[in-house]
Amino acid sequence: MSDQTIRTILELVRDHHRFLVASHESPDGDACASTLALTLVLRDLGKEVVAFNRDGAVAPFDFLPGAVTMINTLDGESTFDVGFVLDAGELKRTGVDLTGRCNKLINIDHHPHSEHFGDIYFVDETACATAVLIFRMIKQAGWSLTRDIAVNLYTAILADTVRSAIPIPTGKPFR
Ligand SMILES: [Mn+2]
Repeated sequence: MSDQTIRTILELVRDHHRFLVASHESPDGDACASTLALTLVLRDLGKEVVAFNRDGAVAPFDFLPGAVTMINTLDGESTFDVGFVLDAGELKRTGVDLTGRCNKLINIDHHPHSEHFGDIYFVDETACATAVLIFRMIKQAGWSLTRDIAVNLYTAILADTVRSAIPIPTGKPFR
């Protein structure tokens, strides 16, 4: 099922240009670094990408590759072809109203009972971090995994497995 969901997401990426990548406010390592990983992936593909978090890339995650490009306010008129909301559990946890900003909204998450928002729902409760789902997309698409992307994915997985609010001992990060 998730292979097909990923295929649908990859088609949306292929066919569109302007993207938003967002996560929940007060971001933890998975929220922040997954946002940056996907942002860098899309930029490497030549896309125009806004990385957004209402609280920005806060310490200790401000060292992460791409962190300096993350913004914490959205221009009132900014709209996007596709918006990714990562690791959020609920849409309102982004801390902003995304209604009408994104033609397509994609929910990528691993929280149990993640809210059913968005046009595409890519949620796997067995994943130990949202970053694992980003990695699956990269792998299935055959996109290149640069050092900067890998640093973000690794940080995200470490953050959610070492100091996890969602203990899922059977999750296999790089399956
Ligand atoms: Mn997470």
